[in-house]
Amino acid sequence: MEKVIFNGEILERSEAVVDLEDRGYQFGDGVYEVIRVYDGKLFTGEEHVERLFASAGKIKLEIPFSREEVLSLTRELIRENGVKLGSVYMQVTRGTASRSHIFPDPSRTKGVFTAYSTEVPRPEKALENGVAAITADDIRWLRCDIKSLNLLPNVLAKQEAADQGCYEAILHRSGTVTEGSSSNVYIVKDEKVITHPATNLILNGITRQVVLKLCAENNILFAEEEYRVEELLQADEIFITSTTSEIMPVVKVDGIQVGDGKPGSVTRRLQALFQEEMSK
Ligand code: PSZ
Repeated sequence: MEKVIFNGEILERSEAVVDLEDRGYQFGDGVYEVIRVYDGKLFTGEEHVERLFASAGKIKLEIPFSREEVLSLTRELIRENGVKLGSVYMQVTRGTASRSHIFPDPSRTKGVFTAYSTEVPRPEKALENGVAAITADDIRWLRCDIKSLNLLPNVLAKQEAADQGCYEAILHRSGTVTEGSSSNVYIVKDEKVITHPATNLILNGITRQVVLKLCAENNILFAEEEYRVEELLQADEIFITSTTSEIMPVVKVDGIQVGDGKPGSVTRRLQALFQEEMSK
């Protein structure tokens, strides 16, 4: 039977009930995380939980558990569900209260923390061959650094990509590439990795932070700088990163081949370094 976390407890999934007036359901008033599980262990679990608390802080949402409680409950969840290769989805909403935009009284309404685990294979074929992407207008709000439940623009962009047979939508604000609908985006030009700086306009991906650390430790040139769609289309290599997609080569954008149309050498090197990192 599948277990889930509902507030401080591990329950059967069928026993966990969320109220119709949960603010996450009504307003998207909450934050979330997805954490990878490799070999039955959380990968960068502390970093994800830290970001969950940071996102919550930015929307003035108090999580009714400590970081340590969240981590230990999550470890218990994957142990009980026997997850070896998968992920954990967790979210916290501002709780249940009669519908009003204004925050509920925190002395009467507590945040609702839920989590579940799933088996998720590594996208091996795509990692080997690369994927296609489209470009799309970034129509999101100005606090993309918050991992908020409000994902409508991301959902619409991803669907547009899927409708065109593509894996991801690469977003830009007036021609400046920000990130993907659910990933960070990098170009490689003359052996140098370039990605948008971690401002309010992107989510500072945990995978992004691992990639930049791997660059620094292995003498791979990198810069956190803005770049334009024209530079994206002229890049030697493009890759995207996320918890599930890892380091994913992009070999086609808007129908145009990237470089020689195969995953590039810098991307390959980073993939190999990442694989070492995840098996540590
Ligand atoms: O399962 C999936 O498809 C996942 S799991 C995490 C993501 C997708 N994406 C996270 C994400 C994001 O939603 C946006 C807008 N930007 C960047 C990222 C990458 O963040 P990390 O590396 O922390 O997963």
